[in-house]
Amino acid sequence: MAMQMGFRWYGEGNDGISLSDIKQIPGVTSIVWALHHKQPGEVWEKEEIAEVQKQLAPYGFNMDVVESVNVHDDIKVGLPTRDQYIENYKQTIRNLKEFGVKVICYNFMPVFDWTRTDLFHPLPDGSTALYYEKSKIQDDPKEMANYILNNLNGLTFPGWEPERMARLDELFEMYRPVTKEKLWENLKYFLEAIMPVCEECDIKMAIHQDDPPWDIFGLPRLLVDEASIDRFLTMVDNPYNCLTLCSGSLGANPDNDIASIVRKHCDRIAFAHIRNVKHFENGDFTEASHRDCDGDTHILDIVKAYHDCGYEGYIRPDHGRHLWGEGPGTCRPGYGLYDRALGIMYIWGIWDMLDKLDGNKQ
Ligand SMILES: [Mn+2]
Repeated sequence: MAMQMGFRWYGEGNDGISLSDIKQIPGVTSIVWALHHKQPGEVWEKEEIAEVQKQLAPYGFNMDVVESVNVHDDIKVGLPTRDQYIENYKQTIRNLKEFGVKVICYNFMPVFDWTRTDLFHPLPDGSTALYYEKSKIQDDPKEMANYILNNLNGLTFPGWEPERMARLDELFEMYRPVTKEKLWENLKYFLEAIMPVCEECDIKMAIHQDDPPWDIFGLPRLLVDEASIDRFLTMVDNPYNCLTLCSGSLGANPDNDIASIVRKHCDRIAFAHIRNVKHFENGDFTEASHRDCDGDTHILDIVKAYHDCGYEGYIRPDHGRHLWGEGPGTCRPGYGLYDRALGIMYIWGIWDMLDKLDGNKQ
C-alpha cells in the first residue's frame, strides 16, 4: 500500500473547484473536507456531515480526513468555560466516527491561523502566490487582518472567521496572560481530555504546525521546529496524538530539516502536507511550485523520507500558485486547482519511481 492522496475541498457552493475536476487528477482517493459554516466550539451534527458524505459518494471519494475542526479560543486560553467546549469537541469526534473519519487536522495557534502579507503576489513566470513580507508583520495586526479578510472576496477560511476577527482587540486581551508555557499546558489539558474518545473512535488528532513557525505580534507559537515537535509528542505520548506534518509551515524557517523529522516521527505522522517555499535573504518568503528546485524545502528529500518509512498515511499537496486565470475572486489564496494538481503529479512521479527502483508493484 502506498500513501493515500487527498485534495482539500471547501464544499459544494463554497469552492470554485468541483468534485468532478478533482476526480480527473490521477490517484486522488480522499477529499480533505470540513464544515466551513461552523464556528469553533460548535458540535458538528450528523445530519450536516451526512450532507457532505452524500456529495462525495458518487465520485467514490472517502472522507477520512477532516481539515479543520478548529479549537475554541477558551480552550487555548484555558478559561473555566473550556470544559464545555471540550465536551462539544468530543461529541464532534463521536459524530465523525459514524462516517468513517480517521484523522482530524487542527492547530493550536492563538488568534491568527496562517499569516501572509500578500495573497496574490506576482511571480516572474506570470503566476501569483502567497507571500510573507517580514517587515510588514511588525506593524498593526489589525491592518494585516483587514487586508486578509478583504482579499478573501467573501470566501470562508477556517481560522479567519469574520465574526472572530471583528473581536480582534478582545482576542488579544484574552491571550495577554497566556505565556508560551501556559499555552503548552492548555494544549496538554485539551489533548488529555479527548484522547480516550479518540481511542474509542479510532480517530487520530493530527496537529498542524504554526504558520509561520515563529511568534508574531507578541503571540506565542508552539509547534515550530524539531525540538517542539519532540516535546509535543512526548507530552502526550499516545498513538492517537499525531502530527499533520506541514513541509511548508516548517519550511518557512530554513533551519528546519523536514526530511529528518519525517524519519524520526513517521509512525506519528497521520497526515502530510507537501508545500514548497522559497526564501529571500531579508527573511521574506513566497510559496513556490512543488518542484524541488523552485524552492528551498527539499521536496525530493521529504518525499523520499516518507517512501523509505513505508508511509501509508494521508498526504496532500498544500498551497500552490494561482495559474492560468486563477486569482482573486476565482480561487482561495493557495487553493487553486492547477498548481495543486501539478503538485500531485510531481509527488506521484517521485513516489512511483522510488517504488520502481525498489522493485515494488504500484
Ligand atoms: Mn499545511
